[in-house]
Amino acid sequence: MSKKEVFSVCGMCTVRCPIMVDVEDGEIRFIQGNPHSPLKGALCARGAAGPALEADAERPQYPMIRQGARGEGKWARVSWEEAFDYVGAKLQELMDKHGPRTVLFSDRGGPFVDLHQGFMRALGSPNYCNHDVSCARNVMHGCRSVTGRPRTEFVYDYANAKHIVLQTRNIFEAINVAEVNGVLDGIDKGCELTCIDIRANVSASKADNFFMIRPGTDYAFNLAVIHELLHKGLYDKAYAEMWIKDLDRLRTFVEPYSPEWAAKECGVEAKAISKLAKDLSKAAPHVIWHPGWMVARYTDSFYVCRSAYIINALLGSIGAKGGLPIASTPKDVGRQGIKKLVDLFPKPEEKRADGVGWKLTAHDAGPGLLHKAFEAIDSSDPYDVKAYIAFRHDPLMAMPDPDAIRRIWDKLDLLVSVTFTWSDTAWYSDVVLPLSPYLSRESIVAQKGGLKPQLFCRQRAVTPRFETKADWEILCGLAEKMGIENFAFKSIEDIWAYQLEGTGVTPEDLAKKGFVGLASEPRYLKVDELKFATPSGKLEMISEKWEKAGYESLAPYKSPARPEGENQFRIAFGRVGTHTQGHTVNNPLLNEQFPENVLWLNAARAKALGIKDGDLVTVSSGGFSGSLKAFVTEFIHPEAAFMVHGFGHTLPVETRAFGKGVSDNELMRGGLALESAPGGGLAMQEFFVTVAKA
Ligand SMILES: Nc1nc2c(c(=O)[nH]1)N[C@H]1C(S)=C(S)[C@@H](COP(=O)(O)OP(=O)(O)OC[C@H]3O[C@@H](n4cnc5c(=O)[nH]c(N)nc54)[C@H](O)[C@@H]3O)O[C@H]1N2
Ligand SMILES: Nc1nc2c(c(=O)[nH]1)N[C@H]1C(S)=C(S)[C@@H](COP(=O)(O)OP(=O)(O)OC[C@H]3O[C@@H](n4cnc5c(=O)[nH]c(N)nc54)[C@H](O)[C@@H]3O)O[C@H]1N2
Ligand code: SF4
Ligand SMILES: [Mo]
Repeated sequence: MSKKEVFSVCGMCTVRCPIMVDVEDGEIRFIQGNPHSPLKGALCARGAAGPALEADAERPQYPMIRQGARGEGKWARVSWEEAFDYVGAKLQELMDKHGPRTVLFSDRGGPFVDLHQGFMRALGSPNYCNHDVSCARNVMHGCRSVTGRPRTEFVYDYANAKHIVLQTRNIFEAINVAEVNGVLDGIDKGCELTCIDIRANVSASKADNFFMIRPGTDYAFNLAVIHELLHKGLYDKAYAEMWIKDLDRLRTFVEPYSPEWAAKECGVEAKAISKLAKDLSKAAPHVIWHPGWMVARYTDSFYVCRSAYIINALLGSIGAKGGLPIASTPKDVGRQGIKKLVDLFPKPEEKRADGVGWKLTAHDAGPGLLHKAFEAIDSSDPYDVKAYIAFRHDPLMAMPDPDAIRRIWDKLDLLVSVTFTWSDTAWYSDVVLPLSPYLSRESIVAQKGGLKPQLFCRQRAVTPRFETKADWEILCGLAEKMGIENFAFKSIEDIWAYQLEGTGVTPEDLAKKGFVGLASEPRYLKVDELKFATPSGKLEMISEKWEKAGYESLAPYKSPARPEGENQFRIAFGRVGTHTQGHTVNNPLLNEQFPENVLWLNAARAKALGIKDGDLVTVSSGGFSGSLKAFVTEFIHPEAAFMVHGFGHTLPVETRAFGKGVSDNELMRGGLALESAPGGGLAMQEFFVTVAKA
């Protein structure tokens, strides 16, 4: 009998917690959080369901090439050799005809994307995108517009915080295990928790203060808090003097936005807003006003996020211990970071298809804006985009209006999906390249900044059950077929050797505990040591970069529309602890825990429609209609109808998920064109649905 412990990284969601896998005779016996991890090793229910994914035969098992029409589900099973030949030749043909820029690639972001970006550089295309227009782009750009830095260069120091505000952030259900533990540690030490949401979620049930606000009015709430901080002198004056630019303009701008005004707009008490501002100033700078994570919701979401960073700035918490300290890089702690795969190739000079970097000068060109790249496929403006690789990404479920996306994709000459489960996108593709799930694939080395920066990597715990391959095997295999020698790595060890050169860390070091910490103590900067990357070097209340790009820094508040009539509601969505987006709904264990989504409706409004808890209801918008059960509760704002995202699967190959619940994305016709323009995030909660008893 052979037994081993493999230190690796969970992949059931984007958080990627450190794990330890007990393997016996080549089989997974047990998974737990990595006990060596300073993040306090632990696993959520989804992470624990990893072996069920590995065992599940209802996933793509071998490479497939489409036979019938797109989406018809007729596939030819091919060998990897044939799949690489097919995709490689097709890519080459299209690149010869239209130039390398004709290839678009999108993924789900995260710590391992250097491999994907390297592959795109190897092809010579500038069109790498990630999923973030449907997730955190507004937070990212909100952060950049105030601090000049990406949001990921700030740590949420929950364990040392004295007051945490969760706004559009359901930390106990939309899980990041280390964050959950951090908040619990903070609470143990007396930290106050405030929750601002449209419904009482699990986080609200643990909060000291809960504001159930009218959907889409968060910006009004935040403006009133800023008003209080400035007009009552509750802000950190010394910090402001040192770091905040254009405070006077902010003060004048928020003058009309009093708590009394916001109270009416948001449906909360003015006194409670004032008290919150006072409490925060007492706890400052050990305060985290969470700027949100999934904020692709409203046309003003960029300003909601931006105002959250402004509140943090006024409280002096940006850069502070127990607030949002600046993450250290390996270099900051005197170590050398890993070498990047993208640096194997020159940056393409070609402009991006999505317009970022030339038409849109404020937005980050790194991951671009995927919905704008889709527009380019549709219009051939600025040029033809004819090939698209969706890599570990399911835009048909992750973006609004799947029918519109299909129509756009029909203009592609090649659509490839790389995935470990079936997805609507894979089903509509020309070629499906099956990825090994994370327990049976290894990754490139990743570098994580933080209070203590570290290197980590995924190890292969078990051999793949079917004919699936690791990310690097797929992309390097394709590169080899296309004659791109520089990217045709033959083994993961070769990649690791390249990445780790000069770091003083070996693959053996990484395998020992799954990660290598690069600092022994957390590194906090003193207030006068902070550095911001704005043009002025300060926290900019008026953002030079965004103003130059044609956007207001301080946009006047516009009241969101109210639903009209007795049966209309604003659609709202979010996560549940037991599922990740759309791709775990067919997982045998998780499906058992939470088989279908339900529609949260406010009790008084449901009563008016004759709907009782548990009744089947239809929910309709823009010609789409679906039915699911009603969950009738006092604890949701009357204007909202909420559902957990990721349901309503229609693929016959996913028997457990098939036909259960409703997909929120279907209720967003025309949604590809609705965004929070200065942030680039989609505005997926700007839709009204009608609800009726089925
Ligand atoms: N209407 C609406 N739209 C949304 C959301 C919403 O709440 N409502 N949520 C948005 C959010 S926050 C996000 S981040 C996006 C997510 O959008 P996606 O990233 O597209 O969603 P997933 O279902 O997590 O994963 C996509 C695919 O990646 C494959 N995959 C391959 N390898 C891995 C791996 O190692 N790990 C994981 N997890 N998957 C892998 C899975 O098989 C799956 O088919 O969707 C967004 N879209
Ligand atoms: N279990 C689980 N955990 C996950 C994921 C997962 O799929 N499953 N995905 C990961 C990913 S990719 C992401 S982005 C994060 C997302 O993390 P979060 O953004 O925290 O998660 P959500 O559930 O989308 O939304 C948070 C809350 O916003 C509320 N909300 C909706 N509209 C409004 C509004 O107008 N105002 C206010 N104030 N609140 C509103 C919802 O009711 C919900 O409770 O979770 C991560 N963790
Ligand atoms: S939060 Fe859960 S599913 Fe996501 S990586 Fe961590 S353990 Fe895995
Ligand atoms: Mo996300």
